[in-house]
Amino acid sequence: MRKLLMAQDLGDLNKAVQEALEIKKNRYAYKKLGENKTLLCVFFNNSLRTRLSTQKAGMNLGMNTMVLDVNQGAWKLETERGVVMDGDKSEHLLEAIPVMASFCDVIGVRSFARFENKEFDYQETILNQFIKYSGKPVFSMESATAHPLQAFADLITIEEYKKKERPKVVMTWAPHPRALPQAVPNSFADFMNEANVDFVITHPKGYELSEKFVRNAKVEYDQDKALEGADFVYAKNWSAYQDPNYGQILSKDMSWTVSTEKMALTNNAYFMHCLPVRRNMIVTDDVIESPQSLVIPEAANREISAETVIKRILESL
Ligand code: AN0
Ligand code: CP
Repeated sequence: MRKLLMAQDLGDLNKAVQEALEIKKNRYAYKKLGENKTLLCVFFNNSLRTRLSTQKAGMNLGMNTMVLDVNQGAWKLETERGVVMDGDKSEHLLEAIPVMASFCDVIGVRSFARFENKEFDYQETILNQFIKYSGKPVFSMESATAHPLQAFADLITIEEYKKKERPKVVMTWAPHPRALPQAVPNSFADFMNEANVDFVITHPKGYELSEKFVRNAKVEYDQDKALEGADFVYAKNWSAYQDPNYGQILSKDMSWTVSTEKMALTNNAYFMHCLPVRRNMIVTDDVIESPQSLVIPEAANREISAETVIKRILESL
């Protein structure tokens, strides 16, 4: 495996989940695999879970792991080609990437959507430059359009907690004060579309996601209707994808907050969220603290999803 961006990069998803569950039983079983190999995690944006779980995954595999916060301590990077660099940016990404690559064997990149130019974001310009100019395997740690390590951890969690062969999984939009990327809901849809689940997406009108990720998923604009009989409720805010509102907030409708009343419509569903979460915007205190909340085991599975992916990359080196 040379790259992770979409579910299809993992091949047979069921196999990938089974492999992850095996790794979870003994996460140090492949300690020799990464010996004298170096993992570099490059962050253009903040992170708690991805930072810790990906480093931990690399260490479980016996790797040396290095983390670079591009915006803290490194030189300010220009990312557009052709720019006369007479501003505050001291270095170009086109030099920085091969230099970073010369010190490592595998690279993880976090580079959120910037919402300045939809094409720049949806072409995964930054991630693709890493792929093109590093010559090393590259995986997304949430890039402009996708967060596959999160969605893979979510799928592992659903597999662990499901009580029926084909559970109903509802991804619901919920309100948030800031404009957030579509990467998490995009990848969750991408993975659920390939999994053995009955998948429904619900959001207010105007929040339609990219066709590339939604594909044939059912979209239901009535949240109450969508939640009926759900076995898993996956909450997430995202900003508008469709033109002319790309990257904008269209609604802060608090009637979409996942509350005890909303959960009462479900089949005693588990509650999921990728974290970080704003309480009493996305989800009420009562729901996130309830026994049905999976947010902590879900976050813990980030170590396992990352380890499975990096293990596969190491096996292909
Ligand atoms: C980010 C997002 O919504 O994409 C990261 C989530 C993993 N969230 C925030 O910026 C709050
Ligand atoms: N879920 C997730 O990716 O969290 P961080 O942004 O803290 O890494």
